[in-house]
Amino acid sequence: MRIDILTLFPEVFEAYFGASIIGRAVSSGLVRIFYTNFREFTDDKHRTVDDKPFSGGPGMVMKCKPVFDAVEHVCRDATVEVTRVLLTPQGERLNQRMVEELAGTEHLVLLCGHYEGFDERIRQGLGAREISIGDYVLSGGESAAMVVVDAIVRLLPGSLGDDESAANDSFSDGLLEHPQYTRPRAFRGMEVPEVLLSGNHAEIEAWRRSESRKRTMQRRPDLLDREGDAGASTDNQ
Ligand code: 6GU
Repeated sequence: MRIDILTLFPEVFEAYFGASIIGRAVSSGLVRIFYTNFREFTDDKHRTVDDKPFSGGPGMVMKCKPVFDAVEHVCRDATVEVTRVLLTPQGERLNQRMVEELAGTEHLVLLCGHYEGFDERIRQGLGAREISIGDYVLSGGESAAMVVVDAIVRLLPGSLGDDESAANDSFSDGLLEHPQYTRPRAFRGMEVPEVLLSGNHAEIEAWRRSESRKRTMQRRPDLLDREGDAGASTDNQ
């Protein structure tokens, strides 16, 4: 898979994408990540990427030209379909089902916005999917791009090691994950549930499913309500 990140701050991705699961996926060639700075596609002395909104108002708006040119630049040799994603708080809210869809694409272009947002003609002309990572406002799309890339890369076949699995993740079956324990058996008076020490795999599995449902009911009843939607499913209850 190829991912292009279009940003004014390419340097912020280095540490996060160099470590752990994403770092390993990059070194092993499972995913190639390229960074392009919108500023490379300006031609004035000050390398201007933003401007005042027409008819006034606060803040600055990302200009069309550097954005269109940057997208065309990273798409120029594409031989596969390119999926364009605009990261914006006005987008469709990200969920695991969307992550699975994006993980199935071959070439993803992520555009990180800054300032008050993108000139509307960028939305109109680019044919990009607009994605938000939640109902709050970030100062830029970079941290959202990290979230999107992280969630995608861990789903790529071969990305997780043998002892890691995406199949049991929270949300993969529409439910939150069950509680987990590791040694010691007792810590500050808190004990590991007896069933997990029993070695009875059927009972352990039943306990996990039941805890998973209980936790989802308590914390995220909305996931249970939205059967068939947003990756939530109650099939296995
Ligand atoms: Cl994708 N961008 C910004 N700036 N804020 C956000 C967001 C994205 N998603 C949630 N808040």
